[in-house]
Amino acid sequence: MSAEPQTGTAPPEVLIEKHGGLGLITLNRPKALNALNHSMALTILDALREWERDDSVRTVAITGAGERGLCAGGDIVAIHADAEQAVARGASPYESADSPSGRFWRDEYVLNALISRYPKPYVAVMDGIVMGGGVGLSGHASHRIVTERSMIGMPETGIGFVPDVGGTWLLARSPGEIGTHVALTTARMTASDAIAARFADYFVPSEHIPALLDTLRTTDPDIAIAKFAQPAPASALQAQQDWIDACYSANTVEEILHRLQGDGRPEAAKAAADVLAKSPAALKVTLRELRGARTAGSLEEVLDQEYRVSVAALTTHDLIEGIRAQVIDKDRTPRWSPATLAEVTAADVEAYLGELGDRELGSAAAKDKDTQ
Ligand code: QUE
Repeated sequence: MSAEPQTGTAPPEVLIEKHGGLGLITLNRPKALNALNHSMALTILDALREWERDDSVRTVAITGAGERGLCAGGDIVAIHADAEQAVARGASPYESADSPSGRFWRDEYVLNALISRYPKPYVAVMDGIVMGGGVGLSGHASHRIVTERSMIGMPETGIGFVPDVGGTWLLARSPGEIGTHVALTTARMTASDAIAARFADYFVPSEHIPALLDTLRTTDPDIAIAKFAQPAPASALQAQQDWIDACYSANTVEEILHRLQGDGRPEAAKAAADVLAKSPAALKVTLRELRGARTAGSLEEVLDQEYRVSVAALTTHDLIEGIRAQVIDKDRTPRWSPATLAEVTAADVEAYLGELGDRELGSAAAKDKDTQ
């Protein structure tokens, strides 16, 4: 099952350790901000499946090596290479589902679903930066810890992509329109914001994280967390919910922008400028996905839909251009195509949504069979 065997003396990219009753997963690519690749996802899947059956493991926790955070997202440079190949070849979404990125996402989303249904407590330490794929490893956990260093977000529309890893499920379940704001602007959430947005549960000052992990070796997680948790400070995001709900409840991205620009508050004007910098096509697909995720019956159903959109995005100009501008060249001036919201047609949006035949993710169908 392993995608790439570890070679030479390179340190393992994920550390898997048992300490007493705690199964500890440490993402260990600190120079890449612990960005998740395929072999890391497979290593975590294997450990979780083993610990499901191991009675000596009572609690699982996930944390990140280094000072900067849990996880910046996915292995975006590999995704860029696959998208370039797909566009050069004129590949269809169906063909792209069998690319390395398509196969990575398949296992990553299976992992996201397993985390959400894990039969043991799964404690996510969301210290520092937690974006994109990092939210998939933490946001579906039973116990989600944030610290004063937390910076949490779904940055995908800024690279011509669409929130994935169950992100649209979480965003659609944030109060009011807060999730729509976070997705369309890629706003970063503090610990308090993340708790208000229902992306996290407990505030623990970062200085207590090592002691918390030690305590989890021997102690029920609810009791261990209660020893170190403090009330979170007030959330600036929650304080803005009035205008956020009024503006983002519109049915189209154009109307949302119109309301943000007409609101008069500087925060709304800033949000409008943030939205205008994102991929127009990605914005329209994202809004559609968020509305659909609200009425979905399960995380698995949403993951199936996100998988269709993700592999379709691999065949687009905007994903290549967005990763180039934000992550590779870092000029931060992507040239989107279509360049404006008005130029994104209904057909452009539909092109992201097609079913994938025998390459569907199929996690909702598998879950229904499971529970019959
Ligand atoms: C949007 C993303 C990602 C991003 C920037 C975005 C993403 C990701 C990284 C990343 C990871 C490791 C690094 C790094 C950037 O950036 O998914 O510099 O070392 O992994 O705007 O989705």
